[in-house]
Amino acid sequence: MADYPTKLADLPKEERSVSSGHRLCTGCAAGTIARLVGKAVPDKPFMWVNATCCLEVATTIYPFAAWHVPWIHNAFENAAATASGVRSGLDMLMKKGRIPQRDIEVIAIGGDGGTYDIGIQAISGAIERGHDFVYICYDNEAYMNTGIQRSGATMHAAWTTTSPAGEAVPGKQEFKKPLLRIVAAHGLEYCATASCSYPLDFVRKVKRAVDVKGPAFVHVIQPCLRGWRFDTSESFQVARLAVESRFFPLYEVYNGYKYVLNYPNPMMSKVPIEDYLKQQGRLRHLFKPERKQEILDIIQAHVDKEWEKLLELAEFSEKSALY
Ligand SMILES: Cc1ncc(C[n+]2csc(CCOP(=O)(O)OP(=O)(O)O)c2C)c(N)n1
Repeated sequence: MADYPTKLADLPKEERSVSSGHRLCTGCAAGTIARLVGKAVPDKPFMWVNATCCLEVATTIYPFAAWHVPWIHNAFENAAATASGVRSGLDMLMKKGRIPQRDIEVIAIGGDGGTYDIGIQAISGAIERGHDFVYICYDNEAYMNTGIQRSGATMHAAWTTTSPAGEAVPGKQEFKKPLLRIVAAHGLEYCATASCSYPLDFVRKVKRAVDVKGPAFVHVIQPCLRGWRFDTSESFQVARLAVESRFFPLYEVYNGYKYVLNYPNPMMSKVPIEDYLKQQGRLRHLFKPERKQEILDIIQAHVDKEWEKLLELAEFSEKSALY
């Protein structure tokens, strides 16, 4: 742990990803996530591969680009395939002596639509082939830049434009796909969950992922103020509650089987899922015009079941705890 920054003030000042002046929404944490990734890799060149998503469209509005580093845009579905091509191309150019030998990192980033759904085949293939790259999924639980359509990441009961909350069907009926368990099943050396509200933990995990020789994956929750319907000032508070309510616990998986829990501490008293949900307009129908206790109970039971499953798999110790 000592190798990693323990104070925000210790993070490098230099911006190595997006500059200010990008066009992401006020209060959106996707820009913060991109910046933290840049700060996690202060000492070597790196190349971003960006799937089509909010982060891409809002940072490259023609004729401007907000990126400080080499950056490539590709189709919605194939960021991981592009990243594996970039990796192989760089390695071959170095092997042939066409560019100097350097440790260049390749970092792919995509939203939940581009990761859970349309991009999962390319991700699975790139991980299986063992390319040396990092994939970051920033998860705002819907296809946001095209107008809030549900994805495999959207939580149960949430309103989206394609899972409207009406009398007969109260929002999305399916549960969030267990993405990290699916990724971990590939047996890659390192994958982890993170939250924009725990920036030092996120930076540590990105650094760890970058250090791996082979594929690594970081899944970071990013509440979306437009799609989740909360105030611009609340992104980080909501992301914190996602973790504290155990809806999105922070953990790491080594070599596909060694699960390590970071936070919340299992000894902490449980923050009810309701505390997380009631701040979000996309779940307003669970509280108004009248309280839908049975749906709240279903969501809490699902969170509890997933948490118990994680505790069965994961070790937790003072060393693994979030510092
Ligand atoms: C094959 C294909 N289908 C649909 C689209 C339209 N499209 C572009 S971005 C996007 C949504 C991206 O959602 P997500 O990956 O969750 O990122 P977010 O916008 O939420 O950041 C869609 C549907 C596309 N570009 N290509």
